[in-house]
Amino acid sequence: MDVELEQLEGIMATCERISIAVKPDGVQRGLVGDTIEHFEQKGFCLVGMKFIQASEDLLKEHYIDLKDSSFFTGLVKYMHSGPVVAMVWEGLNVVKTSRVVLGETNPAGFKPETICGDFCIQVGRNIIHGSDSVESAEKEIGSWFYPGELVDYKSCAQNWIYE
Ligand code: IDP
Ligand code: MG
Repeated sequence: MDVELEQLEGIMATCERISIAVKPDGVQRGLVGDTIEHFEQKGFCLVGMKFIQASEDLLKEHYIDLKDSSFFTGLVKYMHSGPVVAMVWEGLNVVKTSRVVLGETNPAGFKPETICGDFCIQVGRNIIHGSDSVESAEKEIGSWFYPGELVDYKSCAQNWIYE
């Protein structure tokens, strides 16, 4: 096998996936296109996407780690208040990189030139969700998507994004 192809296959074999969701406020404010654009332009690969109103049961499970927080009930209500765009993106270090692109959870104010930094003011209306680790991404993808809803394919841009 040629060396470049071998290298590329090695990179793709270590590729991660992340669960991203444009939240109800992001959908209502017309920010779906802008958020998708960030991930597309970065070079990540979209492998699943759907437009749904998540059930309260799914959301309670999704935010189970926050069940004792004072904002849990409000968070589930907010996330259930309208449709969301749930997505799965794939790429090298996609989880860590996405958290930077998103802007990280920061009640005191989001970093500029991040999605939250550009589009949000308060943490409770922060328009986008992204898994915080590879393990939670796997778990979230499993509860938001059926395996058949994810598509395995090779982007024709792959050789121009990875060396
Ligand atoms: P993350 O979304 O950056 O991983 P988490 O701490 O897991 O942050 O919180 C999940 C979600 O809960 C946040 O995205 C935000 O919508 C909401 N949230 C977090 N902290 C607060 C808060 O102090 N008040 C209201 N909502 C909050
Ligand atoms: Mg989290």
